[in-house]
Amino acid sequence: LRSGPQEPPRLPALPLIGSLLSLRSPHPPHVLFKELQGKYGQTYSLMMGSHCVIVVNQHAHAKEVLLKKGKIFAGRPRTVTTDVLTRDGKDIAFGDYSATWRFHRKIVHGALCMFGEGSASIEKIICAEAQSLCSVLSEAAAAELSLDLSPELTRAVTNVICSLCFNSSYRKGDPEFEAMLRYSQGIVDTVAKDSLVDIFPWLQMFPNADLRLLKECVSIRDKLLQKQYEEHKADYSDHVQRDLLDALLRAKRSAENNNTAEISAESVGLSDDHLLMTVGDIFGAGVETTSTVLKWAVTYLIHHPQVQRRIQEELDSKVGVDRSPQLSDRGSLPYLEATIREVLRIRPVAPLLIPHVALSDSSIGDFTVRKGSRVIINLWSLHHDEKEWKNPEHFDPGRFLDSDGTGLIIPSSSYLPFGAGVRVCLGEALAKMELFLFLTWILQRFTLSVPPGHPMPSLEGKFGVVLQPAKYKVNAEPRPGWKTRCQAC
Ligand code: HEM
Ligand code: PLO
Repeated sequence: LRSGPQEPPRLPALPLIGSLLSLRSPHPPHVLFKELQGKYGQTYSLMMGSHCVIVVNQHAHAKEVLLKKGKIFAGRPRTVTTDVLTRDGKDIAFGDYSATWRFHRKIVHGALCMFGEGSASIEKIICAEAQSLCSVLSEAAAAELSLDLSPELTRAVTNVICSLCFNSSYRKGDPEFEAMLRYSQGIVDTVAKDSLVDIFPWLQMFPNADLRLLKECVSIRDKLLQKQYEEHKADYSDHVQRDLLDALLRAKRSAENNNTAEISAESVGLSDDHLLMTVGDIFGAGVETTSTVLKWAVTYLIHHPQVQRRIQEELDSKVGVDRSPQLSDRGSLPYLEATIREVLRIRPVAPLLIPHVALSDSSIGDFTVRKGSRVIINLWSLHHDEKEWKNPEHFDPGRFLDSDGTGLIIPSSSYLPFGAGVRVCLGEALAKMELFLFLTWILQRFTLSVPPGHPMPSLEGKFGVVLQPAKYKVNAEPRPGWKTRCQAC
């Protein structure tokens, strides 16, 4: 017998502080939210200060929120920290559902498609960065040095997104790049992770170290963005579109030229602030997500040398050593693709996605949901659901292959690394090209391991707006035939 409409089970809540007492835990929030299912069921609610938050831990409900009722749940909450980062939500990722948001998504989507899979230029940009990354690894190997790969991978990924956004790039040791690494880490550590100021906005009245750090980092980032913006405005031409910023400027100019009472550049959301925040989003998302996945991939490959070997065997037989891998090899390297899928499953970049908000009264399964409720999709629970994945903490790319071991499959519907629906990731295609090319180039040429005597890197992530692996040193040993070979050839 089905009962009528009912509220989801609720964690205990006190006035003002909400459910904070039940949320004290040594574990990061995605792990705690998974554990709480045992007591409250797969979908439950809690109070963050005065806000009702519904936590979804299973794929059927997640798909109802993201796909079936995607438009109803397409809102984003306003929080103190994301308002600091995005000048009150004037970006895509943290901006609420609106005509402006739709318009900016469309411009970015168009600009990314222009560079997209069809055209050769994005592939060339990524391969040029892969080549320079491999040269750094080979210099370190020649000098018998082990290396923290994190800044090298980040610079490679940053340069790809710099080309797409600003038609520029950074050289090794560039002080602006070093500054970017620092401010971006500061932002990742402090923004949008349900810190206390986001739960209790009145706390911003008091000295708060995290908020101060965030404001400092955002101000450094904004100066950098502003500089690019001024330079682009100075040599903008309607006839050439060099990058995403030009695409945004073109939309702004065309709105300004059609300036009527109803459609001004301001009213359709093409103010300077909106343009800067959108390009800041793509730059930030473009850097932090893909570099984090590459770091997780390297970490798991070091833990599982047999997986690394099998990818290298696949590369040797399908690509060989006489040429570098290219995007057209994607169809013939299923084991590598399966490995990338498994990395995205076991360590999702955004384990709680970005919170969604119900824009009207609605329901999830049999539960009623009031307008304004926040909805957290716990991707960690979906990707570690014991009913869907055998031994979910075990790293096994083979799950994504058919019984012959040659065809790619998605064995469970409980898998959404890029989200889904109206708010699905805008950079999925770009990220997949980068992951494929960087990993194939590296593994064709090098075998990765920890230096002798060093412990294995930790598999426990550090929770922030993205889930990051810890730092550690890597030995990149040139594979037979690559020791004496010039990496630039
Ligand atoms: C949103 C994952 C790379 C741009 C998201 C979301 C996830 C995600 C889970 C949130 C969806 C939601 O809230 O429902 C990933 C992963 C990546 C990646 C796993 C790398 C492997 C990128 C790249 C870009 C990008 C390279 C930029 C070119 C965005 C933007 C949003 C987003 C702008 C916000 C969309 C919106 O709110 O409308 N991504 N992402 N992402 N991603 Fe990605
Ligand atoms: C990363 C730090 C940057 O300095 C600013 C920035 C902008 C966009 C954010 C990104 C950060 C983190 C990852 C986010 C992205 C938008 C979409 C993406 C949240 C904070 C994901 C994974 O959802």
